[in-house]
Amino acid sequence: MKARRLGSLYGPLATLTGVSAGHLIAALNSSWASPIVSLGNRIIDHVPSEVKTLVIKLFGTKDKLVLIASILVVVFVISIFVGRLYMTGKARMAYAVIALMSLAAGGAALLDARSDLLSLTPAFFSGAVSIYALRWLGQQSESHDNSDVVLSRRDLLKTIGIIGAVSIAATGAARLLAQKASVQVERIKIALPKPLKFLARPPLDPALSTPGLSTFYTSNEEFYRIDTSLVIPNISTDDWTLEIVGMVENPRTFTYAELSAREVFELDGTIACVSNEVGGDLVGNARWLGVRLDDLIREASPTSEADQIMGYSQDGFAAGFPLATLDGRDAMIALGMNDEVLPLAHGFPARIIVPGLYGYVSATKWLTRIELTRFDQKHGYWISRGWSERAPIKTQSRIDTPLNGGELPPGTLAIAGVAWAPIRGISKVEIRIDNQPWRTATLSPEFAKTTWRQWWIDWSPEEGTHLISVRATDGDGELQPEDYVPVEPNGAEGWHTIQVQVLK
Ligand SMILES: Nc1nc2c(c(=O)[nH]1)N[C@H]1C(S)=C(S)[C@@H](COP(=O)(O)O)O[C@H]1N2
Ligand SMILES: [Mo]
Repeated sequence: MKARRLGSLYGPLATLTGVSAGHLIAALNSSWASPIVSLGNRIIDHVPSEVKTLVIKLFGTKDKLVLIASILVVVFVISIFVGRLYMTGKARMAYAVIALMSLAAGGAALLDARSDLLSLTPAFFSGAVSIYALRWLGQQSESHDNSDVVLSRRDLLKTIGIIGAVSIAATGAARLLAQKASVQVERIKIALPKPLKFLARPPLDPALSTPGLSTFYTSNEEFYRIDTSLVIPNISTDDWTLEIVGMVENPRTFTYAELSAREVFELDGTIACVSNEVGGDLVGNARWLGVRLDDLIREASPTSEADQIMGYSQDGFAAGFPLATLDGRDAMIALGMNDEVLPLAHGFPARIIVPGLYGYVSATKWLTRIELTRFDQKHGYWISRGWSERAPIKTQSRIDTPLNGGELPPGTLAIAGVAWAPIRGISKVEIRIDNQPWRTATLSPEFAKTTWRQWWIDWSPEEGTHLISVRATDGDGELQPEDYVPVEPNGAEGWHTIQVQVLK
């Protein structure tokens, strides 16, 4: 094979080895991140919000996978170039490019809120292993006709190096797996505290008799997931505390045991992402179990200057909302979701849930600190990225069935979906087919103004193409606006409209 060809193979192989080594060594210390993850995190932090919106629109909750894949593709392309340089006698330049990549990853790691100089280790290690692997591969293709059995000093060093790297990597891999497994096991063993009184259960779910309609409760597995974390934080309750600090007279710290020993209550609540498009699925309804947030804040006694409650997560994310939002509504620090201990992906051990506010200004997952502060002093994660500081959930309604673009058999069928406007509630949902007058849909009973309501209507269509629109009226009698408004800066508006084809 030509040297250049070989180089295109060796380069990616060498970087792959280096990247994996960095990934594994990152597991040795919980505040280190894999070089690719560090890069990804900085990209997420700095990506313009139009791009974020576009990526979510295109890839939905697969956005992180797409990001990681894109970084890997870029690294792959660069390493082809590196391999070619190396194999065509420009070894120094090849090393320099690898060093630059490590530097970029190291810089990204250093910019992490929780980092120190040692967090450069994974990037540095990645670079060193890549160079080592490249040299090794290069040597393999040199002519090997001298069957020299004596171990030279160089070979000895090489052997020590390989054994060293492999054992460090193996330890890293073992730790990574053990850490993840132990938090999973720990979570399964936790018994949720019991509320003084359990909320009533809604009777038969209309979704049972209407295929395609969302169930009243969204299961934890199906619940949408949106966050800036490339790797779900694995937090053991042993190392976890919740601090309530800032403009308060009595700063407090709670362990997991102390928090769960408090009185807990249940809340049926729909949460939504501000990036949810008209008709989108970044919304879900769950039965949450948690501790009253207003009690905790009252006990901490905010000073008169405080006007914002900021929740910080273990990974540096922050979301803030007005202190005045705590107007008696059932805001909580949630420990449970749908009768289970909070899943890792949804914020274990604890997160904030505030009925009526979009997630990005309120629903901090992996919560470790609550700070009482002022809007003119501190901003949550998304605020400097162009999103509104105050963001109540807008009234939205969605057609779940039939599907947009669907081809339907003749006969009677149900048009059905969900509508939500926490905490105002939903008072009416109407459907319009083509240019006919609006028809009022049947609504599922209202259990709480904090949840969505399912709705449905029977339809016996004629053959042909039909347009179906939905609109909701909230509990204050306010009709959902018709004109389309994009998700940025504070949530989409508009009537969800679909087109279907009814067959003969
Ligand atoms: N730590 C952390 N918490 C977070 C976020 C995040 O990026 N990091 N994203 C918020 C956003 S934008 C939303 S919409 C909700 C989504 O919660 P879910 O993933 O449990 O559905 O979490 C909020 N809490
Ligand atoms: Mo969100």
